[in-house]
Amino acid sequence: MSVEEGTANHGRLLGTVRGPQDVKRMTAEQLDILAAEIRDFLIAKVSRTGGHIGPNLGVVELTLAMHRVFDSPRDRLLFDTGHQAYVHKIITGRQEGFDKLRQRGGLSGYPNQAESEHDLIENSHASTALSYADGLAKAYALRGEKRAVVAVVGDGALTGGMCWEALNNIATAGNPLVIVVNDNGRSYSPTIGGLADHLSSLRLNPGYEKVLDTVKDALGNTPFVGKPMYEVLHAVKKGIKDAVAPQAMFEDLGIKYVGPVDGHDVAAVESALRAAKNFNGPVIVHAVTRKGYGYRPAEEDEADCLHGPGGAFDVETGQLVAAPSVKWTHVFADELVKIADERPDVVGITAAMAEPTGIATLARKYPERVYDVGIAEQHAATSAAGLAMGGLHPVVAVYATFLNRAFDQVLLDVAMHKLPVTFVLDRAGITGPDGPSHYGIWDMSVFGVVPGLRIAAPRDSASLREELRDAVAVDDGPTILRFPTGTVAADLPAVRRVGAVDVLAESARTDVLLVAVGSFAGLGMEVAARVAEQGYGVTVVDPRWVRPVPAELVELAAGHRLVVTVEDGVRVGGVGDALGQAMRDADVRVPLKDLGVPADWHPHGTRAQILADLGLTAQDVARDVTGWISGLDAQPVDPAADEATAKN
Ligand SMILES: Cc1ncc(C[n+]2csc(CCOP(=O)(O)OP(=O)(O)O)c2C)c(N)n1
Repeated sequence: MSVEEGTANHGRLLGTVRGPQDVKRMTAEQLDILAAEIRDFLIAKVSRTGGHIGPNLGVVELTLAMHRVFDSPRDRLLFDTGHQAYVHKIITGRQEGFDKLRQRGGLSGYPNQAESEHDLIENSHASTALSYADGLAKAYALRGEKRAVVAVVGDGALTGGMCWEALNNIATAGNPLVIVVNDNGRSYSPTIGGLADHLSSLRLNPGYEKVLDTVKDALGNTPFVGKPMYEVLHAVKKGIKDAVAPQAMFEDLGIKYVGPVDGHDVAAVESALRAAKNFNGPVIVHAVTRKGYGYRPAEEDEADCLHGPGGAFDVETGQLVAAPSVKWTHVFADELVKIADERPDVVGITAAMAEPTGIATLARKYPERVYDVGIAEQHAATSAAGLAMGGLHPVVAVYATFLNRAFDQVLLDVAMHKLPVTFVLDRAGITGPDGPSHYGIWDMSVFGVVPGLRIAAPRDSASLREELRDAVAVDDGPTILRFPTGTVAADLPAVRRVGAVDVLAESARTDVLLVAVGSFAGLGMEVAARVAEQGYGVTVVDPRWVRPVPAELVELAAGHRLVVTVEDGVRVGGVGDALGQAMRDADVRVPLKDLGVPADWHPHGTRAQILADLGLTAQDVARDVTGWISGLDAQPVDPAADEATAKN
């Protein structure tokens, strides 16, 4: 039941919710109305700001039930990945914040400790909640604190290896802990295949057939994973119907299993959670939900159930309001297909992000040459090593922030074996609204230490295509190609090439060598123009390949009075740092200033806002450069001679 939108009473109940206690007091009928109001609220707000609408619409009832059964913040509610915590935010007194969701100074798109005592895990990387839960439950057991620990984890996140490492430990420890599997079937799920046959009243629930039908409908539309997932579910159903004990994976581990329960039935979820709460050991509650539930454009969105529109969208259609533009991702996807047309050994790997990384374009043309490994970046890297050992050239497309996870795999499994694997890092640099854990600012530092690994940072569409081709042509070690989020920069042709380095601008005077990394090339040009107005000559170069440091870059540095690097990554161990080291090694004693992102946690906002905060705008950099070079002018050219003059 719901109160019709636009009527005087609509939103009335939601307006009374200031904290979890208000939800606890409600009747079943009120909860139905509240769920509808929350959905309307979410759609209205998120359609203006962008954000994770699909996942949140799917957990409305689940979250209400959790807050009714448990006492947050005393009991700990953990959200894996955290993108599905909007309803939790609404219930815990943060409704007002939704007007500025993911915007500067506004609500974070993930749980955030500074926002609320009800939030704990800020990490937006998947598959961690069960490990946090394991640790929390152990801590409370040791300290003698009676607090429940509840972790919500999606079937997608459950494909991440950490979850299975955690389950192994949770089972051994045996501490009370509730794992709510939010199974919306939107990605391949190994969970279901091993589900234990734990007898529960819910399993005999007559609504169960309906749950499975709902899921079947949803899964039928899911590319890649829909079929196998449904088949496994179906096998579970058969197992239950035949009263045959299925492979009792969870039970074998020692974790009780309750479900499947209709995740859109508050009473059913509540009753499963109460049973789990009273069990006094680790329990899995398997809730079947539908992503985007109650909002047709999300339910019917085949690509991703409106997983997370990046900006405002039209409520009627679910389509983004902003005019479409050519993104870095599109250029990569397009060129990759062209390369794959010519090179049958080129294959693609995605860690559950085929569409957002553009690998889906390759999959549409060559489905047998693309592997979706689930949210398993570590496995992706080592599996790519295997593919390369087997004679293929894998292109692993992930967001820059997520490859951090696979450092050891890239280092030892790929690089030490000198295997030709290309990692394409989308969303590199400061990304913006998703906040600190989503920034792709570590890759050049972290992977810069890997022997034999080459890193390219294209500046525009043409260089992206060229460097991707260069990367897949490398056959004796790994390559990384990294580019930022958003609309691809306009092509910026080089005036000449020195070795592998592109010279983008030069003047008669060689005062400053400005090394503009990747998409900062445009900023470099603007800086050069501004500094030229002050009478100084700036040579702007794009190194193209930033690791290893090109020898030509060091030679160019030697021919200038000041070197300035600008990069969209952390300064520690960044391109500037590496160039400085190479210059010292070569005895090039030209002063170097390295501009980049301080190694810190930078809050969410737009990319432009954050770059401005960091002084990474053309205006700021030009002012800095002018100050530094004029400072050099002010210094005595020969300190000894100057000293002598002073004495006379
Ligand atoms: C390590 C890591 N890789 C990739 C992602 C990107 N990502 C965010 S949500 C998501 C899908 C999660 O699916 P699921 O856990 O089932 O939650 P749902 O959105 O379906 O509710 C992915 C791949 C991530 N957050 N972390």
